[in-house]
Amino acid sequence: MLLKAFLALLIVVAFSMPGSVVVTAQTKPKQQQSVTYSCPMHPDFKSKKPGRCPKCGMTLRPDTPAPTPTPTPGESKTENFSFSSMQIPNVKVVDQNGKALDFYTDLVKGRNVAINFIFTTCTSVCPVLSATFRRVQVELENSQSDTKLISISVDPTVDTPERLRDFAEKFKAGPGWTFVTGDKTEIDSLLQRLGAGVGNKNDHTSMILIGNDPADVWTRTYGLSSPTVIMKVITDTASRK
Ligand SMILES: [Cu+2]
Repeated sequence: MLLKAFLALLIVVAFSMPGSVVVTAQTKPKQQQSVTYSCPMHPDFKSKKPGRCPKCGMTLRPDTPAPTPTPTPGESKTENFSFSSMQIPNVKVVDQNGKALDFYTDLVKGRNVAINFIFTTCTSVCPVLSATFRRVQVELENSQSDTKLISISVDPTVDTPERLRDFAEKFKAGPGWTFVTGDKTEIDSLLQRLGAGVGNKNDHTSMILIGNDPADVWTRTYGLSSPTVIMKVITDTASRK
């Protein structure tokens, strides 16, 4: 009994000593679980609890401890984002015409590209992302830019090439805009490597990954920005040497 009391006292003393700072410091990260949740479509909306966005109904995503800064419209900052063509896997994919392609060598290598992430049955962000991409394509055509557009399905099991073709027609996609699907394992690894991997397709990113492969310059911009803003980022990236 006395021994127990003594031990208890010893512990109390030990913890109140300056040396116990180390212990406190180690346990601290666990106490900092003030995770906030935000909507992929409305990043301004923040919540302390998981749930759905009151504006669009999308599943809220937990903000990571070091949240990826949302690029400010009009800005094409690259310093916070390091990505290299080396990270792009040469996985087997299929386009909207059922043509088998090697993702890197057939779609990215030696080109300027803008990549977004969609799925054909999406009723929230994807129609907007796709309509915006079409408007960007028209501007690219008008400015005689050689930048190619790529839309990768985040739901490859459902999004067959036929479905992608219908979707492409719906958004009046012209030549130079490739829709990509394929084997789920391959597409999942592709999405992962492009920093667009998600467990739930409804949580997919609304970012556009923009790259100049010959110069190995990559940046990202918000896919719901205006076509003018997106065009500026594309043009800036394509002009890099
Ligand atoms: Cu979507």
